[in-house]
Amino acid sequence: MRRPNLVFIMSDDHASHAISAYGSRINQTPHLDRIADGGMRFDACFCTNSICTPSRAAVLTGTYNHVNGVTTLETPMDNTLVTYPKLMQAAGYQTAIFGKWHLGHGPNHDPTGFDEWAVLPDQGLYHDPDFHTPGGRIVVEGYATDIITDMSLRWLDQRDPDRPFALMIHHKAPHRPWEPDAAHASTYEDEHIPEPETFWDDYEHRATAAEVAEMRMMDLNEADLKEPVPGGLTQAEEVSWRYQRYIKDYLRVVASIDDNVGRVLDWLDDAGLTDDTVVVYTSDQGFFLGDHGWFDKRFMYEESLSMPLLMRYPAMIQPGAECREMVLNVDFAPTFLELAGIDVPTHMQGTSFVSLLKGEPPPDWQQAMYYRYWMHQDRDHNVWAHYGVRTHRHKLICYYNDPLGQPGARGPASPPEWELFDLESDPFEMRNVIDEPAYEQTVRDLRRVLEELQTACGDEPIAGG
Ligand SMILES: [Ca+2]
Repeated sequence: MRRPNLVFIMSDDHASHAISAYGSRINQTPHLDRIADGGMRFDACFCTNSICTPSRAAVLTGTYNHVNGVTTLETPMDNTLVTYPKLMQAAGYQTAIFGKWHLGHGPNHDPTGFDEWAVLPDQGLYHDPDFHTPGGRIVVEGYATDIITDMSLRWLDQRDPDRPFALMIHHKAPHRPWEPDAAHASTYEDEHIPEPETFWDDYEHRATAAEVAEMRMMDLNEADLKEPVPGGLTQAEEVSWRYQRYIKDYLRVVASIDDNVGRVLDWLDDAGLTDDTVVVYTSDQGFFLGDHGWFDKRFMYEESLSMPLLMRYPAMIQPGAECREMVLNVDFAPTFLELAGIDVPTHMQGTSFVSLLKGEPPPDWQQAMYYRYWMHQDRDHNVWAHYGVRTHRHKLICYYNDPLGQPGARGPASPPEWELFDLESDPFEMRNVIDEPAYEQTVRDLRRVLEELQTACGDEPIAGG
C-alpha cells in the first residue's frame, strides 16, 4: 500500500457534544460530519490530562505527562523529545504545523521536526494574530481560523507532489474568550440554545472539588460576555443570560472551524488526494458547555475527559463506522506512525489503534484508562489535583489535593477525597456512590486497576490517595 498522507486537524477545547456527528442538540457541523460519514467516529476517546499543553505533549510524544515532563500549563515541552512528526520527517514525509503550539517558545521549546511552521504565541489572538516562524515574528491580518487554514492550503499547494506529507492544522478556536468572526457574528442571534440537563447542578453528592471550582456561569468575565450584564435580573435569570452569551459565541467560533475544515476537505477532493489521505479531526480535550453549570475543562468528568475523534481513510476505514473501544491521546502517535509504515519506538507508551480502524479490535484491547490532572488550585479555575481510572462502566476518581510543587499548582494541600460513578445508571455523574455498600467490591476492584495502570505507566501514587 502507498504511504498515506496525514492531515491532522486539532482544535482547542471543542467538545464532542458540539458536533452534529456526535448528536449535538445545539449546533450543526456539516463539514466535520463529512469526515464521520466517510470514516470512523470514536465514541470513547479520552485525554490523559484535560488541559491544553499536557494533552498536546501526549499527542506528539505518545507518552504520559509524568514521562514527558509536561504536567501543567507552565511546563513547556523539551523540543528534543521524540515526536511523531519528527519520525515522519526522518522517514521522508514533508511536515508542517500551523496554528496553536502552546508548548513553549525559544530554542529549547520551538517546534522541531517540521519543514515549515508558523505558530501562535501561547494562546494567540483571534483577530489579526501574530505568529512565531523560523524567520521571526509576523503579524497576519484577518481571523485566526481562516489564516491557519490559508497557511495550510498554501503549504499544500507548494509541496513536492512526489513525497507524502503530514500536515498539522492546530486551531486556536474555540478556546476562551470565544471571539467570532464577522461572518458568524450574528448566527444564533434570535435563537434560544437549550441548557444542558445538569445546568443547575448543586454539587451536593460530590467531592469538595466540584463545589469550589471557579468555572460557573457567574465566573465568566466581561471579556467573555462582551457586554455588561443587563440590570434587573434575578440571580437565576442572570445565570441563564450568561449561558446564552457564552454558548452562542462558542458555537459561532465552532461554525468557522467547520467552514474551514470544509475548505481542507474540498482541497483534498480537488487534488484527487482524498483516497490517499488520513484525515483526523480532534480536540486537545473536551469542554463543559454549561454541563454541571460550568465552562472550561480539567475535571475527569465525561464532558471534559472525552475528546472528539473522527478519522477518514477510505483505503482502510469503512464509511460511517463507529468505534466504542477506548482510545487515548497517547495512542495517536503510535497509530500515525504505523499508518506511515514507521516502527513505533518502544519507549512510546500509547498503543497503535490501526486494528480498530480496520474494524478488527484485538481481544486484549485496553478496557481501562488512567487520568491525572496535576495543577492543584490553578489560579484561574481552582480545580483540585486528581487522578483516576475509567472503565466502560465505572469511573473512580481520587482527589489527592496536593500541589506537590508543580509549576502553576498552588496550596494548601487538603485531605484526599474519592468519587465513584456508575456510568450506566448515572451517565451525567451526579451521584457519587463511593460509600454505598452495593459498590464495595467495585471500589476494591477499581483501586486495584488504578494501581496496576499507575505501575504500568510508571506513575507514583500519592500517600493516602
Ligand atoms: Ca485546550
